[in-house]
Amino acid sequence: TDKHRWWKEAVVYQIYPASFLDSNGDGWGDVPGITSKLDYLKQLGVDVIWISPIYKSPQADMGYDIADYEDIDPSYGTLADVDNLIKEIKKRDMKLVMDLVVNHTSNEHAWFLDSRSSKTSSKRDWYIWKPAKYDADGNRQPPNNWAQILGEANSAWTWDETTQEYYLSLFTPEQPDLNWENPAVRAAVHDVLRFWLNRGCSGFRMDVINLISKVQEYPDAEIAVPDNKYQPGDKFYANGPRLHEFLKEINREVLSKYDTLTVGEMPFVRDEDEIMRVVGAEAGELNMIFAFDLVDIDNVPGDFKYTLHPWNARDLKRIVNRLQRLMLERDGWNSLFVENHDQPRSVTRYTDDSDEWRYYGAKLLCLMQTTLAGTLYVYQGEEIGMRNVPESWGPEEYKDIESINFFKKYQQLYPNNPEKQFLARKIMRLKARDNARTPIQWTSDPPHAGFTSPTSTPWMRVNDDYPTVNVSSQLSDPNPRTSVFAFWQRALAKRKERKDVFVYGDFELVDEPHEKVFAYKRWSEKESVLVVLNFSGEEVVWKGIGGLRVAKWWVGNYEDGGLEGKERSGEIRLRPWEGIVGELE
Ligand code: TEU
Repeated sequence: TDKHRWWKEAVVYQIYPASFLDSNGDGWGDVPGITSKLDYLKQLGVDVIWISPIYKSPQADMGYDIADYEDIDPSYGTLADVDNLIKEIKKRDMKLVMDLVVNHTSNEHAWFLDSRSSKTSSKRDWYIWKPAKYDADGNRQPPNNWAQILGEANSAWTWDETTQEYYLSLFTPEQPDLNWENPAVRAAVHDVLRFWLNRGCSGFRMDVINLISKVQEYPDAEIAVPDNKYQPGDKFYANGPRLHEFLKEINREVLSKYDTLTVGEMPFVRDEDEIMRVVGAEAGELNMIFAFDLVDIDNVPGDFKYTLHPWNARDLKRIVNRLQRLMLERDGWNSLFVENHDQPRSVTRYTDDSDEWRYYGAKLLCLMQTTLAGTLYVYQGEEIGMRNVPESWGPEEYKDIESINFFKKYQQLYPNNPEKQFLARKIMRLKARDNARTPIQWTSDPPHAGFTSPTSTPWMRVNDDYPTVNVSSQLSDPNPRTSVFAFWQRALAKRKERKDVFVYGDFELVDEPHEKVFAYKRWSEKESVLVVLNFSGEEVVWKGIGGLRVAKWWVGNYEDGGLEGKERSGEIRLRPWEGIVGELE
């Protein structure tokens, strides 16, 4: 128990504020809307609330482009609203985690306006400026061939007319990268952390924090995607040379003086030693990271994200196993998540979101997440099994800059090609970040499901399935087959009650080679548990239980239970998407 920490046991709920709840009828969610739903979150079993960025922002990338770190965007409310939110959160014995986006700012941040004003500005080297290159024909070219992350058809460098130089903007031109080599930048970031900690927030989710140190030579990336002009440059900016120094400095200067939860978003990196250098118990860097393995499962490796790649339960097992073992054997800490505002909905992606199966799929994913080691993150709407947008939606319903850039690229690359246009739409419907960003469906009331007033226009269209998928019908649903919310509620309670085994316990795969069944053992000094999850839409007669003896089956995602005798004769008959958890003798 010397390893027990509140941030390991906490259930974190992520709020995407624009889409959570609109309290003032402008079609955009806001801080008072969040405050009004704290009791709902408490009822679910949430301990910590992480809110995606609500700072002042022109919203080029939905607030991940910050124009003032110490003020709230008027569309979300005021600083006073946030103070009130913090007060109400604390009253309910919960905590708030802010989203810290400090790899880049908005191009409208005062720092950048100053930096771009002239080559001799005192803030010039707060950002990354480079002169142009010229090709053999004398045409101006960016300093290297890196692709923009949210629009890979474009360069990661943006030309500035006034001062005739390029600046680095890895995500979009509206998000210039800060120059972390400059100690003044780092000191300014430390001040931002102190500002929010002193206001009562209890930690940070740190946006793409592993991109803050770039290889200073800014070399060209090798050609990985031949038909694209620009190339993925992550090798030169993900976990760069000074990352650990910068993270340790944040810890020494700020975090060590507070009791915080810190989770660093860490795309691109798979190397186990690199992960441990950040999250190892003695590392003095961050509590945990968001690793991308599971949410990249259907991307073509080495290619851009908007690709389709087949996968099966064995890939899922390999990924989960690797992270579970790594954390437990090497004394690090892990975060558990299958959704966030950048990912499609998990029922659609990992299971079957048809009317017939979606309940089982949502509950299966709940069983998996609530029985693994790590800090658990639930994304808004996941607790009621929200799904991807309908297939019938045209490209105009997609609001995300990444989706817009992707669709544009396909139109330019393949004009008048209906097949390719169809493929583009299919990829968007499966992969677009918009899938997670539709407004929360609070009720079955037309036309906007209680997200905003009926006479307002929501900033993004509400998913057509709101008459059947919504919070209010879930809250009053007595049917164990269809009540995803109640299932989550019980599972979270059970996880806390038995935290020794579920949060802190050891982990081992059972029947590793099986192609459909994901089974594992969790154990503590006091008890051991068997989890068996059928990650397929078919019935499976599972014989992998071997010599294990189940004393009592606790829970399953089928309404009839049907658990008694499940293991009799060393064979377990699992129905499609069935998951069961039992106590071992
Ligand atoms: O995302 C970083 C990131 O690398 C990916 O998750 C990204 O959203 C996409 O999948 C790349 O194809 C973070 C934020 O979560 C995201 O919303 C922001 O757009 C991005 O950083 C820039 O701040």
